[in-house]
Amino acid sequence: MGEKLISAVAIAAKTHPRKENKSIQYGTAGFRTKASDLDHVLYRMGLLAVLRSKVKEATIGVMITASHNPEEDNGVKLIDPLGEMLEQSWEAHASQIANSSDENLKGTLDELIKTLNIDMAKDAYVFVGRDTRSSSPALADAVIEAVTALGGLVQDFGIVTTPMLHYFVVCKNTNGEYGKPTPEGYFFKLSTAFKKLRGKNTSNGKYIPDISFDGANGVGASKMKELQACISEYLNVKIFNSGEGRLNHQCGADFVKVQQKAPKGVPTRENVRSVSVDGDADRIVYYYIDKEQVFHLLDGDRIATLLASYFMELVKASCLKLNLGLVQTAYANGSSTNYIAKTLKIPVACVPTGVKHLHHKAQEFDIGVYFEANGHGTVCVAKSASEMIAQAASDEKLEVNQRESAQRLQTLVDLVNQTVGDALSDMLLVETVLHARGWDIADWLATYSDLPNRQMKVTIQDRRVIQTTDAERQCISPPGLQETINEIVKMYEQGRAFVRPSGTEDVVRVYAEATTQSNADRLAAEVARAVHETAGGIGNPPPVPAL
Ligand code: G16
Repeated sequence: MGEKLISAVAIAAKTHPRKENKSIQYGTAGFRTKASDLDHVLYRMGLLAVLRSKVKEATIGVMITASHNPEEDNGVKLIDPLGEMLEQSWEAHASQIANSSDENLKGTLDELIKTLNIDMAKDAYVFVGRDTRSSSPALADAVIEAVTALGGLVQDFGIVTTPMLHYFVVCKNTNGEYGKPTPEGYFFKLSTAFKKLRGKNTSNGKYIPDISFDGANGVGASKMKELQACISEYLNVKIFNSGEGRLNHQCGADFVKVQQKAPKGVPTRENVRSVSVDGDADRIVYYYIDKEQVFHLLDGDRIATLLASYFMELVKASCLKLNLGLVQTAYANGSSTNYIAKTLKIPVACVPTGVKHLHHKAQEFDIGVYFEANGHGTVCVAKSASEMIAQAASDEKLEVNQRESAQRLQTLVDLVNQTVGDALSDMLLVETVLHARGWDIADWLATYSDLPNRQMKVTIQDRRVIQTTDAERQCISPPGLQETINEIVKMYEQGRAFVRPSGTEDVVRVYAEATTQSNADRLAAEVARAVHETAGGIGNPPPVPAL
């Protein structure tokens, strides 16, 4: 085995050398930077995946994607055996291996193997998937070469969405209990549950089974086509931005959420539900244009409240004693948090950005709904809760209504990709709830009113100087910045703002909300300017709109 390690490290230096001394860190969702800087990182992540597989004695996933970032970026997300993001303690190992010089790589790996007491004689299995970026095939080859060099077995799924790869990993590691680890198995599971929940009626009340789908010119479009083939009699999905333009360019979930406007490439159809997914189809947002041509966004907060309230309704109707909770981040609109706590009366928690944080918090509930405002989220159902639901669904002693609600809940759980946020599964869940309630999209929007908000990016010399606490709501470095933000926020009615370094782009993100859009815009700009001034901004300070 020692020989395999020696030759794998020799290949690293010869074929996948670390060209420059640029340091790279495991961020919000893995490594992410210019694709041209990633070859050695991806090869080394192939090696790391083999080590992780040996430790966990399970299949590990490696997804090559930079998700919402521009086409020229790329990245890698590592998937743990139960579909979670890579365990946090291993993020440090990943960074250490990625940043090791070619000469020190063998020593770094030896040290890790020794410290973690890894039995190198164990088998290793790695699933690999990639998005549609032109840089992705070569990076996937680098991963495959590394896994093979260390004696691991690879299954290459080619172009898939990130949540599909998470699903395959879980199916494999639970011996098919969660479904079949194939694209067909994935589409079969989602479409079967969806059709069962919808029954024969495709329309209901104000609900019309018609939707426009923005695929962000990425993998979401082609996978939606495959899903559409299974459900076409139940839902009419018109697909746009399916690869004819640049990935994520003026389209996709991130563009729509941040710019608060409809994407290019999707014809306006008044009052028709539209969705945008991101570059690897793990996020989704809804929106529509009303008769007055006004754009309305229904983001992750809206999806969370819709799903949580429906799960709650079914839990109550089936008389099950299950605790349900909702997890958000600081980006959640203040109105959504109020609505969840005061109207829905559901416990709500706030954690730092990154699905890895939300997922773990959601697992503390029997049914944990988690969503970032950017549309990234899912529902986690504890094993014990699933068993209780299954038991109630087949309990002849229960009243018919109770039993039928439990049956519906059971099928709804089947429609969820519990492993991670999944744009396709989330879309079918939303469609199911709207259909069940006979709602059009305006009914959904009417549940509460969002506070106007604005997001901005500030480029500074080193974004690591910004440090935060309290689920990123308070800034503790550089000194004085939080006090300045507090002073600015005080000037705005219901004002709220925070800043944090992005973990996927080289920028500092600014979020602000207030009672009017012009106030939210101005608050964001004032805070962005404070960041620029105190934290080493590059270029001109952001302009602050006049009062
Ligand atoms: C990733 C993470 C998300 C996070 C987003 C932005 O999404 O999975 O949890 O919200 O990055 O993170 P940041 O603000 O740190 O740049 P994706 O869809 O790009 O993989």
